Amino acid sequence: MADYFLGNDEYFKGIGKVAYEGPESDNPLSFKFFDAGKVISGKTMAEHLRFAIAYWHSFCGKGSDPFGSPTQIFPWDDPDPMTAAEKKADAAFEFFTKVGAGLYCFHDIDASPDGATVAEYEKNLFSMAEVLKERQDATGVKLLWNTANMFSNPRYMNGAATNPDFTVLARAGSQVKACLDVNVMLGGENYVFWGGREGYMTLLNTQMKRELDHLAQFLSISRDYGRSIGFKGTFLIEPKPMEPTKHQYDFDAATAIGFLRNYGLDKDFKCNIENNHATLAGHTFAHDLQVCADADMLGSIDANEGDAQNGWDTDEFPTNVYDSLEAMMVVLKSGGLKTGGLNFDAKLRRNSTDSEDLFLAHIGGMDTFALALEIADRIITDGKLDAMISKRYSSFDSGKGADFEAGKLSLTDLRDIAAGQGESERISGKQELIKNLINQYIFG
Ligand code: XUL
Ligand code: CO
Repeated sequence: MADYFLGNDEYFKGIGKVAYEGPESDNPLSFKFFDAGKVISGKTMAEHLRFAIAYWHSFCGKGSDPFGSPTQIFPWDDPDPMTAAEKKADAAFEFFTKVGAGLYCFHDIDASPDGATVAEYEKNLFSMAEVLKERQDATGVKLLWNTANMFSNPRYMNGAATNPDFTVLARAGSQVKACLDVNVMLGGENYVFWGGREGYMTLLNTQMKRELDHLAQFLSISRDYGRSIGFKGTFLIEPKPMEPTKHQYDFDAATAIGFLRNYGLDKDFKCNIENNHATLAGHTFAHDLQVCADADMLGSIDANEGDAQNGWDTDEFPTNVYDSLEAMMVVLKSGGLKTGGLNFDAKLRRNSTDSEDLFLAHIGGMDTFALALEIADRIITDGKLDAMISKRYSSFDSGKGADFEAGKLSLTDLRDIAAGQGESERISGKQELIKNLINQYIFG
């Protein structure tokens, strides 16, 4: 990956390319565990992990919260919106290349100023897409996915594709059309729909089935348009149960997959699973990944983590090796990320205001997933855990258990088998042993 800032203004001054220095290094601006070229089971760490940077949190989010003003001062700010957007793109590509992430993701209005009219919005977006294309070509950084922000503008307060007002739905369509055009221009590998306001605040004013039909129709014509202009990648739905909407239609992976199958969209769409969304839905990260993997619907991952005491989406950078390890076990066993990636949909804390903090946060996230990858690979290659799990289900491998799996037994057959077999043995699930074993793999 080529450096970007050379010849341009340097925004992250004093910080060079982040290098792997190993676990003994006391340089905070180095990788301790992520060694991009290190080969693990036939692929490099970089190929396994496919890290992506989220434009919105890293270069747009200024740290405001409901109780206070922004705390971040971005050196790429400019009073002229298009100049600001170009400078932001420079800062972004400087960051991507310095931190060594080969992929990035953005919403339309992260990268280009919104417009009062559709025409103005399109003009800004297409002109910024040219800028991004130049930066991509200069650096070799690629687009993992883009998406349309159909939740910030007040017009979307009642939803976008599920808005009861058709004029708003049409406006949302204009955004998705332009974003798909931009995706194809930039060679995007996926296109994301996150329905932050696709849901309802109260059923008392909502025709739920009609809204779901509209959402499906909207996604179908978006798919058709994307395919017609040569988009060959995967469309991704990003489940989240709530926030900002009280009840979001793409509640969790199982709900999103059921919806996609119900409307015949499952050939073109997969899921983009975000840790903090899964935990808000009352699941673990690994659970939602496994639901997708089992349905061949695992598209990509938004890598972050929540706060165990908070009931909202805190979007913290991942540092929890244990959860990331469980996630990577699911990913590796299902054949890897393929055209998906690990997108850091994570933000600095409001009081993390040094310019190095963005680097430290990503270094931590990348090191966490590198550790997770190495340990997950060791657990899988060693085979001890898999052997325990296989043994746990071995009563279905032969005899009557196998007959049952093959659909050869009726309920009456089960009754007769049960009557003849006596009381079942108690067979331990060995959860404590397994957890101890995992600690041995991590720290042993
Ligand atoms: C919001 C969220 C979004 C999507 C893209 O919780 O995760 O940033 O990833 O719209
Ligand atoms: Co996300």
